[in-house]
Amino acid sequence: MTAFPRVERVETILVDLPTIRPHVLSMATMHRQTLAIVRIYCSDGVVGVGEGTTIGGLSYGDESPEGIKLAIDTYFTPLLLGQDAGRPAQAMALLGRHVVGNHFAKCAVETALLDAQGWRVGLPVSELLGGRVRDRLPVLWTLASGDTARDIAEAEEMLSCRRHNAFKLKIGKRTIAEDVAHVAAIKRALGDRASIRVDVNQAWDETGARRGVALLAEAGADLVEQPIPRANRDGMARLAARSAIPIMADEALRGPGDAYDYASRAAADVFAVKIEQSGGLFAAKQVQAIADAAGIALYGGTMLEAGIGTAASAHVFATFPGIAFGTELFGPLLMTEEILAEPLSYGDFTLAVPTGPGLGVVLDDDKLAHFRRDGAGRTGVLVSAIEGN
Ligand code: MUC
Ligand code: MG
Repeated sequence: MTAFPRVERVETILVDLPTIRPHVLSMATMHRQTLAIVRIYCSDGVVGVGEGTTIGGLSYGDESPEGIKLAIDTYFTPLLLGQDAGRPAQAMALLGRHVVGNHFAKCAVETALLDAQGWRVGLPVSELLGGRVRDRLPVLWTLASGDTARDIAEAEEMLSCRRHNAFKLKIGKRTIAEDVAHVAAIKRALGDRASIRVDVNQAWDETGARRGVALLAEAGADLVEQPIPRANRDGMARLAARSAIPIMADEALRGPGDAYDYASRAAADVFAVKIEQSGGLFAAKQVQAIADAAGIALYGGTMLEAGIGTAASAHVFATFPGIAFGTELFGPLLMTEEILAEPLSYGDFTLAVPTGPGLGVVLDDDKLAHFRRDGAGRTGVLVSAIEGN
């Protein structure tokens, strides 16, 4: 007789979803998003769900959706089978001993294990992580159509339906002068009705960033995210020391080790915490703890995950004592298709953190069957997640 619930089967599915419009970043233009959905079937009949999602194939980080699936199928699953599903931390420690890196894949598996555990004990994931301190999270929207007038119209629409009143502008693809003019035009149009932040996604060098950040501050931007490459840690520190507006680290933070190093060097004023980049939900909590200890402000980041990854992130961010810069958990709204049976609830510029057991969300099996890459009628159509610059 089994004394504890065991991991019986691990399933990974690639799902391709179109975006509502092209999403233009400095390193890629997205036309669709690919999710690696993980389901962990346990011997007590409980099934947990997780999501591994990145941006633009391999152009953002060093894991692709296809790579996440391969890592889980080939290397994680043999380790997980037969393990005690009631001890997610123990299963993750086992993976940690045998698998280097692969943060996104680890996050997807940890999410599924915690979802299953939540269903098993009847508690939301946020409660398994220590308990939430808030039920709703502020959510911004990214303006990244590639066209200033279209971005302004989009922002006006979001303001008028009270969905978002903070906007992140993706820059770094054009010249600094063009980017600053774009930001200034949007800030002029929206005025005090909205907070404007920018994300350069590492596209500038340090001298350019020194000039760009000063001009952005004059244009009315409230924050600059990852202006220079993640490896230039001292450069980030110099920019943070000189800048009139906060400098935020994003790509820099691949887990608690980077967070500790960035904090030690005073290399950022704000940390964008992402569960996948951090290496999982517990690792994201460690990044938060390091930021809190160092007096660094927090922001809840996204890899533009769909409903599963977004719900998992929301559970984590709901436990943060403070989250001064809000979140960007709008991923599901960027896709034309909802993969949850019941969509996440957005309103009044916030996202409601689900209250049910586990992640508090359920997959729509019909949608999954239709949009899975290996689904009926979709074979041979290997869609490209990105188009080059
Ligand atoms: C990033 O770099 O922050 C988050 C929002 C968005 O539009 O892109 C992402 C990635
Ligand atoms: Mg970013």
